[in-house]
Amino acid sequence: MEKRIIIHLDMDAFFAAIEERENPQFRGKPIVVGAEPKGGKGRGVVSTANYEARKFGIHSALPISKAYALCPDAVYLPPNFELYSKVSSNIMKIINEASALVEQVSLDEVYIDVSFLKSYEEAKRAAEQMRKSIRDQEQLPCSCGIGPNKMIAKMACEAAKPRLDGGRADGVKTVPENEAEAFIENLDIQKIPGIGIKTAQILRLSDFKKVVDLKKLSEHDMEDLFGARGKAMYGRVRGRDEDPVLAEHEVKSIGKEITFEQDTRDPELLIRSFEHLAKQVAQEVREQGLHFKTVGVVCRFTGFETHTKAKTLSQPSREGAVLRAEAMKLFLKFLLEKQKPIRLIGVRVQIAPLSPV
Ligand code: TTP
Ligand code: MG
Repeated sequence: MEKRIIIHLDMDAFFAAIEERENPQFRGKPIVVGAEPKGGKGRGVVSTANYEARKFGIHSALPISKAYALCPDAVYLPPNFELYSKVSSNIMKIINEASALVEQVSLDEVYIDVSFLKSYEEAKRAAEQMRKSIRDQEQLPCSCGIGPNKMIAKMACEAAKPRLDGGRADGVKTVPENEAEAFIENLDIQKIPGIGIKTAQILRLSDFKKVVDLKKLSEHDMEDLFGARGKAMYGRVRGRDEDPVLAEHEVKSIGKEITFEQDTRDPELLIRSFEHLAKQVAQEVREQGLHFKTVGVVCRFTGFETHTKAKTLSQPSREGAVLRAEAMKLFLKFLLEKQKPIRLIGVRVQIAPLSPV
């Protein structure tokens, strides 16, 4: 496998940070988002707590009654999922501009494959840039871990998180390949993906507590323990992980459309508008430093009858002339095939994965 560089980005105290942003009067106070505490009698659990509340020992999944016992004076708020998912999609838009290979794991957590940046220094710059954009545009903090694979990047991100003892957190932590094995040795075995709570309990009974303890096991032992996953687990406890960053199924695309004031067959107007659209799309592709692999055209005729045509290129391109020529061929086919007046035309390209920034 070629050398990879992966960034793991995770928002800090996500739900609570959004509430703090929306309610400045609570800033600096302990905030707990979750079930209603009902004076300590509430059922249900904590969704998350801000770092002020964490100092009292409050954390995600803690029964809300326990949270109340630990800190009755905290600000208790019910979750507003609609708002959180809107904020999440704003953040994902920012991140998707950094790389075309982004795997969203939850509302507030992603893996980003930035292997094309070639160096850890450049990856760090990209991570800082994303943190800045998220801070500027959404007024929210996040942390990033950078490593040679997803597992190390995630562990590095945890090390980059704000510290409860008030110590300065860097926000971005890089663990390069040659430091990965040593970096994880002292972590709890449950930090290894594939070791869940049950497996960890059993392993602890045999005195396997830290990752380094698992290195006593041979590859054969690992296969006995984990079956088909044994070989992968043998690598993981040594800092190696081949799990790929799986981009979302939804392919990223860039497109523009135009709706005419009146349905038309005026060739001059149609061609001029079409050229304009192709130019706009090409410009956006260029500005984002992307490559496209498929060019598509949409045509809506009188009566809302809508058709699309697309062409996949033999290799990705970033040339405006290629975009224009391919799109125009498709558009001319529409004009020849159907004689009806046209209501809307559009040009759309699909971005090739791993487009450099
Ligand atoms: P996390 O990223 O695990 O936690 P966090 O963002 O609150 O804090 P940090 O990453 O700085 O440690 O989860 C993201 C959000 O998901 C969290 O804000 C609330 C929600 N969540 C729950 O509702 N229940 C849970 O048990 C967990 C872990 C998270
Ligand atoms: Mg988080």
